[in-house]
Amino acid sequence: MKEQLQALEQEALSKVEEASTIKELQDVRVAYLGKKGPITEVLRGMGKLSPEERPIIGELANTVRANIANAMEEKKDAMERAELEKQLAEEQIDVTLPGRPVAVGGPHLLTSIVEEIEDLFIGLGFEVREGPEVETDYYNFEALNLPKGHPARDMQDSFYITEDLLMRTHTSPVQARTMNAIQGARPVKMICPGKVYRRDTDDATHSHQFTQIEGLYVDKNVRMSDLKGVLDRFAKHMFGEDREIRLRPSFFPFTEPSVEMDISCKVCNGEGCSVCKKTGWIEILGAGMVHPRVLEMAGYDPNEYSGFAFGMGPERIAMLKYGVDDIRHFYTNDVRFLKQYHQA
Ligand code: 2NL
Repeated sequence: MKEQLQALEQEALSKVEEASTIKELQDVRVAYLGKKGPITEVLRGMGKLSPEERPIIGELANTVRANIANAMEEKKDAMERAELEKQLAEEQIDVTLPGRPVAVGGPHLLTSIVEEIEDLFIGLGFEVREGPEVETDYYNFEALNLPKGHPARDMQDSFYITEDLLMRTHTSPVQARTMNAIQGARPVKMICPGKVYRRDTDDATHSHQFTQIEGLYVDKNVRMSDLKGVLDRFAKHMFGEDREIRLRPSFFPFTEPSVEMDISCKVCNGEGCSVCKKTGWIEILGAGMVHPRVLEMAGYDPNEYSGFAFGMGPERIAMLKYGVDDIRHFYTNDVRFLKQYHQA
């Protein structure tokens, strides 16, 4: 029986040695150490042994079993180590290889234009203020001298939410709210950029949603010449120091007098071409002196305070500055269009 066990041990150890996969090693374990294996078989026959022999064979059987189990454990460790070594060798990373470039985004052309305009006006002492896009009828119309039934309310067909709430049609309500909060206690010098909404059918020059930047300066002794100086600075900053401006009379319900500002055409230098429709001038924005009623409704005494205001469309500014021919390019966001305007 002793020889039988020793032979089994040798046999099992050489099988362990031969095994080349974890699976084969498991098969050897089942075959030799399993319940139906030969060692269990030998131990079952121990009943026939003499009481003197029994502990000796028992101990030997346990030793054989332990030796086989140890050999298996060692073999398994060795296999796992080899596998790891192989993996480490195969998956070596060359840290000196050049990196794969990451696609980097940039600001949208409209964002850049709005920020450029903001920076200029901040430099001139204006604050930048934002307000809600869903407005009350009062701040969007009433406070701007557009009472109910005013024809200009029909002119700007609006998106109404309730009878009293609508998507703002201009950013002026932000200014009306600001003045209203101050109630004539101090001057206001602000610009307000933001999205505005009008019920328009989209085409190359119209969009139902677009951006606006309005400016407002209310103080004692603010004059038309102050407006002209600020607008001249703006025009030259955006379109070049060689540009001229001109103001033409116009009408807005919230300003009196009202003007429209043109800049001299850069394409033909005022000679007349297709861009300026042969006039030599291009319309850029609307402006005027704040209507006394608008000042009064916001709590400013129009005998003591005066102000100027202006409003412009950054899409139009960008289209003129960069020759963009369709306002929809700003909203369809084709990266081939957008990429052309990344400075960095
Ligand atoms: C345009 C014309 C304009 C204003 C906006 C304004 C705001 C207040 C008081 C008075 Cl709170 N006026 N804003 C004034 C004149 C013109 O916009 O053509 N925008 C694209």
